Amino acid sequence: QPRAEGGLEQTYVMVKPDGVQRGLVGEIISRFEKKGFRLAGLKMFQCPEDLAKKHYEELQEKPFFPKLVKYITSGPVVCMAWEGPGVVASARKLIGSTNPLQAEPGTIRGDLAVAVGRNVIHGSDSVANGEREIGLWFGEAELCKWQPELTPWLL
Ligand code: 3AN
Repeated sequence: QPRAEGGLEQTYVMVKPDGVQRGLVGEIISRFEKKGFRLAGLKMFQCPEDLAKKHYEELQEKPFFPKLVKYITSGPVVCMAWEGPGVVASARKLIGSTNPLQAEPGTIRGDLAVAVGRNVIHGSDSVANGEREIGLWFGEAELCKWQPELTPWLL
């Protein structure tokens, strides 16, 4: 069950440490804003190891898991909650394929990244994971409740 006002879907998007260090935060936020999605949460954050492990728990058995946890905790990230109809799948399209070399030009990874281990950005892969991840990374008080009539293009 979606948590956003007006029954809108939510997704968790995060600029990873390489994206923050490369100065891509504004560019990335801008792409989601221009698309028309609604920003409900935004913060800069140094991720502790236990949260990184929880976030990526589905990948626990992968050989790259320890490196992934080290990467995501290596410097500050920028955490975002975006809302809108179909925002989970649409955000994945804006982001592009996991491997940036396979990501289409015009996508964030296609335009701005080279390596799978430094792919700049995360986006939830399902509505259920969107809700799970927003719950992991944000406290209730950190999320803005929009009045639906302020964003009529989303309805
Ligand atoms: P996505 O981030 O596109 O949803 P997932 O969920 O398969 O991709 O992987 C999560 C993260 O794990 C990726 N963003 C990437 O940083 C890392 N990752 C995935 N596959 C590999 C790999 N083969 N080698 C190193 N890191 C990987």
